Order: sequence, then structure tokens, then C-alpha cells
Amino acid sequence: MPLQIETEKDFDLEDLQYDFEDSMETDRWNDAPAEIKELFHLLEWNIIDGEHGDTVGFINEALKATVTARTLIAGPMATGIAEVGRRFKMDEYFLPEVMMSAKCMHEALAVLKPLIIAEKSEEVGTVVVGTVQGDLHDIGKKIVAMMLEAAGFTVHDLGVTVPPEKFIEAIREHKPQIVGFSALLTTTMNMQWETLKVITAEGLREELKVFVGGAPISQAWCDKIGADAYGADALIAVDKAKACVTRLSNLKGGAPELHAAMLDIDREREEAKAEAAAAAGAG
Ligand code: B12
Repeated sequence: MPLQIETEKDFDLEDLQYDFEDSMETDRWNDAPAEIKELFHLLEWNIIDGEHGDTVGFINEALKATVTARTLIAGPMATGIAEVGRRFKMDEYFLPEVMMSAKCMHEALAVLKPLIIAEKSEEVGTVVVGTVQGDLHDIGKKIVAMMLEAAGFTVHDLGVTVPPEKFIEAIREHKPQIVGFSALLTTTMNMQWETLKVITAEGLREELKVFVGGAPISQAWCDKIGADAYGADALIAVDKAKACVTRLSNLKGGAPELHAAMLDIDREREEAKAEAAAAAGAG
């Protein structure tokens, strides 16, 4: 039985501004055995400190202790890189530090990817994803692509800084049901809109369910540009993608009913989270 560890909670990460000992005193990962809690905090600090030579060692140790790849990605890897983002924003970190931390994430994902892909169930559909033109961020997009593959999708990942015409080419070649645009910069999020406009101009809009995601992206942005679904994280993106190729497969891209159904999935998830939090509080 793999270890079940809570990763969905909105954790307070203030300790990550200080040091490892402070992290050990928080209640984050307290539902894990003591040695796993310690390992998770070591991994968080490994990513924050950008000590990429050691990342794979921590990852392998956790896997040996039956922690799942998903728990590692949604747990200590997510909290570690979130703190890196905070430090960058506050000018406590500059590009070289962020690049070292990104290297840790990439090394960890390289080990975890085959494990996630091995979960692949029966073929459910095809997705084309890419980070839009001008944007080099790809950690989150890679995670989304991996989770979609595990859920049974064939994923064509076009990489980073993908111009609209490359999306069009890939859509014509692979005939996906879904296309996903990632953007991490406020200066590149507009390329999601531009790419969607080209898709529409090429007469491909109705064939495709258009997903958008990335740190500056929101449901409001998704609504504004007329995309079908916003994915705040990889898990919700998978839920929405699955719904698109099963019970909603008859709806065309851009249909108001599709948009409404995507919002229902967000609502259901919020309700489930609230119920789980209430149950944990009562227990
Ligand atoms: C790592 C990083 C880098 C690395 C990227 C390495 C790589 N290969 O990806 C490097 C060092 C290269 C980098 C460069 C830059 N960066 Co940078 N970077 C980050 C950082 C710290 C983490 C991003 C990350 O990987 N997060 C972890 C992943 C798991 O999260 P995520 O990407 O959000 O993905 C999740 C969801 O958003 C969603 N999702 C993502 N994509 C998609 C797609 C679809 C279809 C769906 C459904 C869902 C979805 O699911 C994912 C998984 O749950 C962020 C901080 C932040 N808060 O995001 C800054 C950040 C994005 N960077 C920033 C900046 C400014 C830059 C630079 C311009 C800096 C510079 N002066 O040169 C350059 C830009 C270069 C370029 N042209 O792209 C700013 C952007 C600010 C803004 N408002 O635009 C941020 C927010 C930092 C900050 N707070 O100031 N960066």
C-alpha cells in the first residue's frame, strides 16, 4: 500500500522563509511517518537551496518508502518551488538561484515521469500542449502533460515558446480533442489569446476544447479570451480533460454548455475539499 499523505491542503509556508529546523516544527506533513516528514522537509529545502546534485537521492529514498510520485510532485516539490517563487518576487533570489531550483525540479521530474506514465490506463484521447511564444517556463506544463498521459491521453508536448503556427501545424497533424496553452508571464499570457484567435481564424475552433493554465492565468482570463477551461493545477486539468472526451465529447469547442460544465467541475472540487476539511476538523 502506498503511503497516503495530505497534499491538497493550503499549507502555511512561512517557515520556508527561515530554515529547516523551523520547517520541522510546523504541522506540515504531520500525517506522514516521522522519517518521511523529515525527508519531505529536506526535499523542500533541497529545491529552495538549488542543491540539484542531491535531489534524485531524496526522491529515490521517498519512493523506496512507498511515497507515490504524485505525492512528491503535489507535496514537497510544489511547496519548495512556491517558496522559490516568493523569494524571486521579493528580490531575495535572482535568476541564477531560480535556475538551480528549476534544475532540481527537472531532475526530480525525470525520475518520476516513467512512474506516472506507467499508470497509463486505456487510451482516452489526444492532447496538444505547449508554452506560448516568448515564454520559457515549462515545469508546470510538463507536470500537466505527465498527469494527462497517466490518465490515458496521448500527449504531444510542443515545448516552450511555441508560435501559433506551430500549434496549428500540430493540431492538423495530430487531430487532438484538446489543446492546452501554458503561460507564466503577464507579458506572454496575451499569446494565449493570440493563439486562440489564429485557431479560430483557421476554422479549427469548434473541433477543439481549449485549456489555459499557468501562474498568472485565472478563470476570469479564460472567460475573457473565450477559452473552454482553466486549469489551476494538473489534477483539475485532468478531471476537466477526461470530462471533455467522455460525457461532454458531443459539445463543440466554444459552446457555452461546455464552459458551464467546466465550472461545475471546479465547484464539485471545492465542495469535496470543504467536506474533507470539515471531516478532518471533526475527527
Ligand atoms: C522556475 C522559474 C523560472 C525558470 C523556468 C525554468 C523552466 N524550465 O520552467 C527560469 C529561471 C528560466 C525563469 C525565467 C524567467 N522568469 Co520565472 N519563474 C520561475 C518560478 C520561480 C517557478 C515556476 C514554476 O515552475 N512553478 C511550479 C509549477 C509546478 O507551477 P506552474 O508553472 O504554475 O504550473 C501549475 C499550474 O499553473 C498549472 N498549469 C501550468 N501550465 C498549464 C497549462 C495548462 C493547459 C493547464 C490546464 C494548466 C497549467 O498546472 C501546473 C501544475 O500544477 C516562477 C514563480 C511562480 N510563482 O510561478 C517565476 C516567474 C513565473 N518568473 C518570472 C519572471 C519575471 C521571469 C523572467 C522574465 C526573469 C528575467 N528577468 O529574465 C524570466 C522569463 C524568461 C522567459 N522568456 O520565459 C515572474 C513572472 C512575473 C510576471 N508577472 O510576469 C515569476 C512569477 C516570479 C516572480 N514572482 O516574479 N523563471
